[in-house]
Amino acid sequence: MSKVTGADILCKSLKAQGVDRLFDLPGDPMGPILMACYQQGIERYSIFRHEQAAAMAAQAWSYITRRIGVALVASGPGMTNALTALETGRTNCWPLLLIGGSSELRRRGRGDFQESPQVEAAAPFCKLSVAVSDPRAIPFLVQSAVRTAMSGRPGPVYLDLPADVITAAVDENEVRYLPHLERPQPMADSKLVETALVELRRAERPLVLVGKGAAWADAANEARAFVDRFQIPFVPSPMGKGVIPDDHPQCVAAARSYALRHADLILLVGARLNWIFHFGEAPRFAPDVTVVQIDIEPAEIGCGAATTVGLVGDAQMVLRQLVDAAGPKPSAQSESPWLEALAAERTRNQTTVAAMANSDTSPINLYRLFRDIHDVLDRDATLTVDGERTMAVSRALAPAYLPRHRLDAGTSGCMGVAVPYAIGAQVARPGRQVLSVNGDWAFGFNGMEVETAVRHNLPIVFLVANNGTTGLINSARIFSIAPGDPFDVVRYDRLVEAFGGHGEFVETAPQLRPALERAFASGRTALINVVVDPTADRKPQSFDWLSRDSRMRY
Ligand SMILES: Cc1ncc(C[n+]2csc(CCOP(=O)(O)OP(=O)(O)O)c2C)c(N)n1
Repeated sequence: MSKVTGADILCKSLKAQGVDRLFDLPGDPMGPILMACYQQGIERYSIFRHEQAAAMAAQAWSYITRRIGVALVASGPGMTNALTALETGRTNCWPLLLIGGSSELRRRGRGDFQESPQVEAAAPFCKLSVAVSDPRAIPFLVQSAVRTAMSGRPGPVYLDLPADVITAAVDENEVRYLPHLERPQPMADSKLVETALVELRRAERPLVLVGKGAAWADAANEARAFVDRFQIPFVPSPMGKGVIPDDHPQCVAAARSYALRHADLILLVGARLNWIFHFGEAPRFAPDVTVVQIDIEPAEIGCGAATTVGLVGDAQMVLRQLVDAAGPKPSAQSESPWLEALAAERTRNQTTVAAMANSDTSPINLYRLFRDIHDVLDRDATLTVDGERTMAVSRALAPAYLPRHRLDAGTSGCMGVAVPYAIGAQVARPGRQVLSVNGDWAFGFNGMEVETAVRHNLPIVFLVANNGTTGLINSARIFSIAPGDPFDVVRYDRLVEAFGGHGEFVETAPQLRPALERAFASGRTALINVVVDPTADRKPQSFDWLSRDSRMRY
């Protein structure tokens, strides 16, 4: 009888679940798994410089492709280095299968090499955290992990593979591989769909809030059909941007504060009333606002808001239900004073930032930076963004036209994501532009992964918005920087050159656009180091961060 090892069974099980590539930083005891990947034809984006980055690249790939992203890491510190990626997956509701090697079962408790409480460490961040104790259980546990990560509200899962399970050999006929199952797309209760329609028709100032749940559900066509049919304005969340293109006439992102404050009904489509949407509370929202929610997670209904109608289901399906149930009659909203007021506010805000966006002053300000970026990006480019002010300005100034094409820290607020997310994005979208814009401090977290990108010939353009500080509050209070003060400029462009990529150093505003064009034309991994005015900030905001004084503002 022929024998198979735990490593063989793992890779065959991954193949059976449709996995054809993974992201890794291996070490003991993963060697046999790498060999089995090779035999199974599983492509590896290998040897990242930090496990956090490998796992973040895998989760960005997963979110973009809507397939399970897999990261492979070594035992002990290798696995614990990936914990932050489990956290970003948890808070952003992105799937990820993290597979960690671990110490031998037979030596547990005796101080084995890199012995660590890995399953326990992963558990609070994961939908499932489980150790394999017998190779024959691997197919079920892999299928179960994939189903759990991908179904309902997606999220990370952790599979722990002890060294002696990886090498153990069992009879092949004792192993039963399980098929990949499609993600269920549940529909909402049709009676509640009718109730939601009554509320939508009754509202005088309705507003749709589009979240990344709608992007994950691939609800672009349905969301667009919905806002067209109902003529309701919408505001996307930072990563809900692009589900409906930002240049759609009903997009009122540029009048966000006004829209939130004056809406008498909000329809949440795969969006949550967490800090991103100010908990749904006054003064950012009207105190008596009616809330209609579409969410795949039943426990989200009513979370933080007195929800009037909760539609539990897949955003794509439920939006279709609403449009179908509404019938062909055009809505009365098309010429409403609400839309006119929003359009006027949008124009006012756009005029306020236009002066900054068109400024030739050097060092460049962030509004001008994103204006030039917008001018060179294709409509189907993927943008990943990181930093405090850099990310905040990008949310207003960098439009998105397609779902899952704009990735940033999102709900997690985690700095360091934009470099690995760009790697995941370029692997997912070969041949298409990927630009990763990073505050200089944020870049430092995973900046070494530029080498990983060069090594894998990924033509990502990284941009460092280099103001030499960690943010305006810090620059003023800690570094005592005043307008016009010089600061030490770190030459990040030389880093990419040292790795064999294309570097650009930009000191004046007019230099930026040609540098961007050269970087994309190079066809190589590139890094543009842009000196940014350290005192440049967002335009004055109507509300302090989290509507509260005395907080750091990122
Ligand atoms: C992992 C992590 N560590 C620390 C922070 C706290 N933090 C928020 S913004 C920031 C500095 C960002 O500086 P930079 O990237 O230069 O941003 P910008 O110049 O765009 O404001 C830090 C350290 C965080 N959000 N995430």
